[in-house]
Amino acid sequence: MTHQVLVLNGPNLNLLGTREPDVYGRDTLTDILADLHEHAAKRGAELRDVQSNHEGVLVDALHEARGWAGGVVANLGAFTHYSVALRDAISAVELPVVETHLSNVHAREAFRHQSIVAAVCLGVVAGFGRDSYVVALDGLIRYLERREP
Ligand code: CA2
Repeated sequence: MTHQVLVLNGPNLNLLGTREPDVYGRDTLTDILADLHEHAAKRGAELRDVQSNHEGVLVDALHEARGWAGGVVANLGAFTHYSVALRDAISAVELPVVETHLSNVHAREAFRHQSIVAAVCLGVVAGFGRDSYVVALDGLIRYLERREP
């Protein structure tokens, strides 16, 4: 069975590869997503990806995913730490969502240690750079496969 997965990326992640390479690496989001699409195909999954700097666009993408996706890999960027709207959207759509971060948020500033969405997510992956997306996707696929009748 082909698993349909939404890959959500939040604010400023469109700037990856241009600044702060020591924290976020040198790859652009386009590079990371191209590899992730390739990896997904090998695992029998299909991805649709959405990047937005706007909270409401991310909320809408989650709502729409109800109609077609089995799960979501989500790097919500800074919204992770304070967006009640995104937390409510994750709860409302009842899809398994994996909170994903390039950096180890727990080794950074105190305000990044708090996630408002983690409690309504299936799991959390952080600190593996671009590989965080691969680990998150594999974990999600394994979960979806176990859940199949
Ligand atoms: O580690 C992650 O993936 C984060 O979700 C990235 C967010 C940050 O607010 C979270 O605490 C952790 C920030 C993404 C900003 O991306 C930039 C990319 C290039 C240059 C500057 C920022």
